[in-house]
Amino acid sequence: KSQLTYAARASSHPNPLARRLFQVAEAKKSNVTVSADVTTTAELLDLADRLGPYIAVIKTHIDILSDFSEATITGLKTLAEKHNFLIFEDRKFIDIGNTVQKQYHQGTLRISEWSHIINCSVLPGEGIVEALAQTAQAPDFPYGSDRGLLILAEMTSKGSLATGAYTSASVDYARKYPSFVLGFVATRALGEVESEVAKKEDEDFVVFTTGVNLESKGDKLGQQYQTPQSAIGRGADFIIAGRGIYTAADPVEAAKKYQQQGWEAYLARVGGSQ
Ligand code: UP6
Repeated sequence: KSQLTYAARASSHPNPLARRLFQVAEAKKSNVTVSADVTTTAELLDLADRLGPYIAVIKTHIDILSDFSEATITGLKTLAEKHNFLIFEDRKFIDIGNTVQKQYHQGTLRISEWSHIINCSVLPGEGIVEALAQTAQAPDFPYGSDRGLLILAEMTSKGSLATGAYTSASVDYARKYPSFVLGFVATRALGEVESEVAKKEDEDFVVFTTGVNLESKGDKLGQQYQTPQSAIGRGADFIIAGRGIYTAADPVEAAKKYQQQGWEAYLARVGGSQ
């Protein structure tokens, strides 16, 4: 796990989107990603506007909206600018290269147009990372270096099979495509995981950790939670909280609480040096 400050990582990271991510965290003193798993555009945009000041990233599941339209895209983009947060569509691409290219850059949801960060599973093998990188790094791709990929290296659900060789392969592919892969969705830093690809000295993958909740240990469908302190102690750079925030009696107060606790845990990890 990184002992460096977000400011230090923002100034030294080779990937422009990773730099921007760390700059946002530093500027807003927030490492919170809210998982805005609501099912209408009005609710999504309302949450994004109210929680915007306290978060670094909004994570969407755009395919759970019952009324996705141009207004969803315009609204999200406008609020991302207004509040200086990035957008992460949690689509979890998992198919052959030819299919994920179309799911990402074409189709109804037009994910490439509005989502800075996407993620994929490496179950299909290295080709999925290669395919998404190829699309996002094509000379005629309009969003250039403003797009990046997280590899879903572990999962928080009970009995997850995203372990062992799967997690190792996630690290291998991240190291092979460092100009597009920002890092991982994982429950811990993965720098020490066994990998076939040698670790570069200045490697600095970003870790997003889902399953963060202050009130609950899990749900009835196998979700398993940890606290912001625990996640950040294990190496999370960004904590992702969904129901812990958006189903709270007061989501704004909840977001502030996760922001404060996430930031204190980060300061403790980097030695309280700022
Ligand atoms: N998510 C997980 N675990 C994973 C990967 N992704 O929970 O291993 C996603 C879920 C949901 C969010 O799809 O959007 O993170 C967690 O929401 P919650 O905080 O309400 O449980």
